[in-house]
Amino acid sequence: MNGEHQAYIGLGGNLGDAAGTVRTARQSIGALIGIRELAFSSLYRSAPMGPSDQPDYVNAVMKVATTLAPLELLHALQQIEQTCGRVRTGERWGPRTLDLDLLLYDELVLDSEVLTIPHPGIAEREFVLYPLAEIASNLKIPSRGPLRELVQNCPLRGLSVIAHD
Ligand code: ROI
Repeated sequence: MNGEHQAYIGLGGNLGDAAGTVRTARQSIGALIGIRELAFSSLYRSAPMGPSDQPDYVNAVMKVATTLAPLELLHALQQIEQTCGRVRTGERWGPRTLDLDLLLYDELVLDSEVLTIPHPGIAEREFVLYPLAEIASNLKIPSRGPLRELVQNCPLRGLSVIAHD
């Protein structure tokens, strides 16, 4: 794949200074060769999806222009997860310092062993849909439909804006 592409990245974490970690991750992503930030949502506080005996999450969504192919972008994000001190308990859907999810890549629909695009949870996750709608209100999600309709069908579950970065 060549030329420039548009991708959306979901950022989240709930251990330590999660807002600080998300902000550091934003800087690290923007500093990668072949990636340029186009937009960044507010920071949101969200109730944990999965086991409820864990702290609330901080979530945000970032729009980037990139010359990286999807797998190159995925690997770059995984490296940032590591350098931002990702700690996880191993528990399924347990707490984590930093999660970077490749949500969308152009209009691509991909289902491989290592990468599924659009991100499988995208249509049910208020902490993805609402930040995404903030920076891309007219988006159509490949194989899911208009973002606007997904948002309308997705309860807020207490999602709230904590900072306008
Ligand atoms: N819950 C919320 N609210 N935000 C997340 O980013 C998040 N990430 C996860 C799971 C454990 C599914 N729950 C989450 O990976």
